[in-house]
Amino acid sequence: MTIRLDKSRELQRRAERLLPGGVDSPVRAFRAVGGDPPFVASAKGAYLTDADGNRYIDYFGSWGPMILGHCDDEVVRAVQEAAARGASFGASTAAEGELAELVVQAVPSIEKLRFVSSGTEAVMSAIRVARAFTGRKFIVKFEGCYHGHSDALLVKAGSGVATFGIPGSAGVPEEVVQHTLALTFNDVAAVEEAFAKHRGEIACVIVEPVVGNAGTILPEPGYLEALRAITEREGALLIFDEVMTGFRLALGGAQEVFNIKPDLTTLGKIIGGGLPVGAFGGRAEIMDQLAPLGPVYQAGTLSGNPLAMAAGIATVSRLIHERETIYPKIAETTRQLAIGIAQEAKNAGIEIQVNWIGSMVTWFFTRERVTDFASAATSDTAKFGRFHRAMLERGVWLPPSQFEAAFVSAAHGEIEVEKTIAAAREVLLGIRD
Ligand code: KE4
Repeated sequence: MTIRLDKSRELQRRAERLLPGGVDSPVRAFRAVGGDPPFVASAKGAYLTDADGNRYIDYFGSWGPMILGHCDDEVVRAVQEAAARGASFGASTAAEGELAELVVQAVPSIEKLRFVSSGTEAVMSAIRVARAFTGRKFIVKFEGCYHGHSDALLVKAGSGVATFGIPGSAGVPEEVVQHTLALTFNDVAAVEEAFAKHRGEIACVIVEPVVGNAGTILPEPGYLEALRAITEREGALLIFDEVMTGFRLALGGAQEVFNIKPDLTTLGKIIGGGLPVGAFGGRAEIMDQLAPLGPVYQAGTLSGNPLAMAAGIATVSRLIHERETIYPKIAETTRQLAIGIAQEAKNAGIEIQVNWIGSMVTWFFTRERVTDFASAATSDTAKFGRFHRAMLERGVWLPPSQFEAAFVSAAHGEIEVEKTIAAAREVLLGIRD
């Protein structure tokens, strides 16, 4: 079964002339799964339509923002009305305070926050303010967690905790990552060792409380509590990077689900309703370090952009007002998909580990339980690639990498679940060894 992608291929060739790889973000190039990526022409609800008119059930939702589904009427109207008043002023507007109040209402650990234009910016800024507040240089992150592409966070995991960060990208000098320690997720001893080795030197621990960027990996029981206790004891800040999990796992994100109060939180994706927004926030005494109040410089031409604020206000308002229905619905839809596809794999004799929580799910093509990046990396990525391509040809567009989370929106329902599981049944029988 092959879908016609003539128009997409023509657009790909045109894009490749001027955009490296034909994309503005690498994962879109389908290098991890092979084949040519469809070019999206439009979207509505749970569906994408590509340039050739092929229709797909969308399971990456712009990598998280589209929790209400695409082209939600209220969000579209809010953006249209804001656009008619002016796209950007470089001056303060009421919308920034309005969205800030909604975010603080949903995430009580945030006493003050600042809007930026991406998750990368939010994390970069949070790290800077954490270093200023503590007067310390070192930061701890975890292998498999992605926090955007700012230099200090592009590190490969060193072997052992004493290893200073090793650049994870060309163009990142060793000096920039020498104070970044990359440890194994779900390993409390490694965190204790790092603090013993660098006592009084670690400004913060930043973590995806539920990892989405290695595929979905849940914290082991007690792990997040241990991170909170160790950072408290050591005078370091705990930063929850909830760019993906924020407003996704619950209205209050992972910190609501696991009942942990971080010192700082980074947000993005959903709070922009599909337009470019990031945010970082937390204890007021930390955030007041920021210019113009304090000594930490941070700025942005389009920070708090009126159109993005309008999309965020419409999205977050709906999540607040309908939290009793939306979150249980998307969690149940996800549960049915997670278990349904795992069962089809079992029936086809294919080893799959499925990790899911709320409306995030990943089917790892491995027999190992996936609790960190190393176990995720045992997955058969070639088999995942065959699975992805065959599902795409049946109108199901999964994230084009084994190491990404799939997302379910409020627009996904029984029909999409049945279609997806039926497609998976056919595909898994077809790719078994
Ligand atoms: P952005 O700069 O892409 O808005 O956000 C960076 C970021 C920060 N923190 C977390 C937990 C994130 O998941 C992200 C971005 N997520 C990826 C998806 N794996 C964005 C997709 C892409 O890079 O194209």
